[in-house]
Amino acid sequence: MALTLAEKIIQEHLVHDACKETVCVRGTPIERGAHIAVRIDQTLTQDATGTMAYLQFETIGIPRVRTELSVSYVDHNTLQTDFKNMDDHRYLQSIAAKYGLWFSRPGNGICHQVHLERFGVPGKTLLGSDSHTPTGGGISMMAIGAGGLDVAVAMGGGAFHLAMPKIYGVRLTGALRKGVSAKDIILELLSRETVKGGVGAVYEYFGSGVASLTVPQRATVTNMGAELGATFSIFPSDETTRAFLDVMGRGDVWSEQKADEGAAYDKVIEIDLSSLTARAACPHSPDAVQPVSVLAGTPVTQVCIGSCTNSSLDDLAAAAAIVRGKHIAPNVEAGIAPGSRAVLLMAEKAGILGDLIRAGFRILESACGPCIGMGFAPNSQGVSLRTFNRNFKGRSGTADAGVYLVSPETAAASAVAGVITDPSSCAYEDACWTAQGRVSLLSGNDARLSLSDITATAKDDGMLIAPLSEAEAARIEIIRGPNIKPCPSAAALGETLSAPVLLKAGDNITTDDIMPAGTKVLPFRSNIPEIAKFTFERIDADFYKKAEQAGFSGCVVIGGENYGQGSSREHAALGPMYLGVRAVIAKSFARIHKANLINFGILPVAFADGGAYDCIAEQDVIEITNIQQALESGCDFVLRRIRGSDVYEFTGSNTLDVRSRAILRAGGLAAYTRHGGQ
Ligand code: MIC
Ligand code: SF4
Repeated sequence: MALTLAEKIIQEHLVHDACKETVCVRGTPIERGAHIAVRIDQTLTQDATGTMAYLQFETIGIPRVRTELSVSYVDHNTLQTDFKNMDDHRYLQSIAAKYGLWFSRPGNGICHQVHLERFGVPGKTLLGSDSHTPTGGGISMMAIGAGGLDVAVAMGGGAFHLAMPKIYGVRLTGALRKGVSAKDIILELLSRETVKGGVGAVYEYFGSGVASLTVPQRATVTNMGAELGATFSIFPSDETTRAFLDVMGRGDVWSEQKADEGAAYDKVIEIDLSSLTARAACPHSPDAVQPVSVLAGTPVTQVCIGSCTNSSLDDLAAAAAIVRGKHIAPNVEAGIAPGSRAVLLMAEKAGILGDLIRAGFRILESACGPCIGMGFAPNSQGVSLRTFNRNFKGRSGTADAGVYLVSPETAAASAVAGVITDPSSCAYEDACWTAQGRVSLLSGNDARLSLSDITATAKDDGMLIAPLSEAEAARIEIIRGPNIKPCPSAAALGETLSAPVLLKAGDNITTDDIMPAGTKVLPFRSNIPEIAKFTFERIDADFYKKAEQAGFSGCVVIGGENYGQGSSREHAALGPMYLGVRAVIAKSFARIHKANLINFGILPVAFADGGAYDCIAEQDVIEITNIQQALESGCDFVLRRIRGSDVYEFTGSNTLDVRSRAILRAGGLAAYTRHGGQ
């Protein structure tokens, strides 16, 4: 039977013994939603989630990672405002040396960009403790974001468990016009599908328009598939992919990857690239998309080009082509954060950096930086145009700023004009670049940067430290600073729960809302007792105090639709767990966060009837009377809302697969694994 590309890669990686309750017959489509387990070829972590992932990996007690390749990146927190940050870096470096991982040093770049350049292999599986791991789909990987504990298990050779996603096909036709960019493709999709449209689904791109997109452009699209809530997104591996890998000096890892002729998708979305115009996601959600022409004229105070979405050489070149010979407006501050050290070096060699510096751009480090609120926060009530992927309220570090997500072209044109500007309305000379108005990693036909220059730069792995031999690794001592505390564990759930509602939240609550990032909080990523104090700070500044008053001894959180969208940070489960949250009852959950709740022993219950949500208020008491029975049998949960003498009964849907139920019975994934669970 004809299969989609995603199905083919899934089938090649199925771990049949671990696919509980699901019978998978090779070559036959797997039932959507069925529980499956896949072998993981590669893993990646970044520093902000990595410390917890490795603290957990250490407790598994194996001498060396069992994947084909595992990389530990440092890119999120590189500020080093005191000892804590560099202590984390040294811990991560010593772990990599001890357990056979590659180590990407601070300054080498953002994990997703570097992985694409140096390690990605078409047709392989990649699990990363970062929600934008699906960037690897641009090079035809099945690349999935997950919590650190799931990644730790995969590094130990364990399978990754998931519900078989629906496969949505996105047929691309035509070609992008000048001034329109890959970012506009994914913004168009976000406006059609919304931030929850992709939950439980994969977006697979195909059609005649694919060939016109470079690998970095494809990676921009798959990167922001995370904002659709998708499990992953994927492009075929074709001659363009081969050329990209050749230029990166890794042509030998190329293989063709494509769907079978006549493969059936769960739905097909049509996008004619030539009909697209520049778009922007308006504050405060990636799906609040408007055509740039509608927003044109809005005064801008800040512009930033970078993040794992748009920080390739293509992106910087596109911006440079627009600003060359011009200067940013007096009311604007502008910065660029190149995606990797290789991009920075290539941009320097090609004269792109000079163009940007002369135009007034500040050069930020090759790291996540402003994307995760680490510096470059906008002014109060500022309007910041960013080429990033998330514009959740307050994430930039300025609570009342309005962040717009745009393409590098729109960012550059607006920086010069001082107001939001559609790049296609600007006259800019792109003749010295390629036909698409940019120096492409594929053609490299700008006179100042030859293909061999690009290859030589890309192959300079001076900031990557290769795994040690087993003998050398045995001599390594792990370096642990005083801020690095062991990962706490949850108590197992009882048969009943009776606990107050400490928070009632609305729809699309993000993990940034549950556990913020930024300069104040990130230094505590390896110290749960300290970071827990920031739990829900953005929604209810008193949450910690309330949990303390309740003796950290049990409480419930209520959520709306798509609870826990966004980042993969398991701190958004660990913080609540530490403060005594035993259950989250929501209309629906985002995939990664739901898995993290389960992994840390917090019960996710879905309202069977949305109406029940309206009948609950903070300080009500919620009783769940059949927890163990539901975890054993899979039956629904029986709940009661108690307000004085007023009792309201309602049903909670049991959306947990067999393995998740077993994990919750054990009190979390660590305990489940210790007891021999797979
Ligand atoms: C993000 O973009 O929110 C992050 C920071 O990269 C997170 C991971 C984290 O919180 O450390 C993600 O997307 O998973
Ligand atoms: Fe880093 Fe931002 Fe990408 Fe997250 S979204 S990995 S913080 S650049």
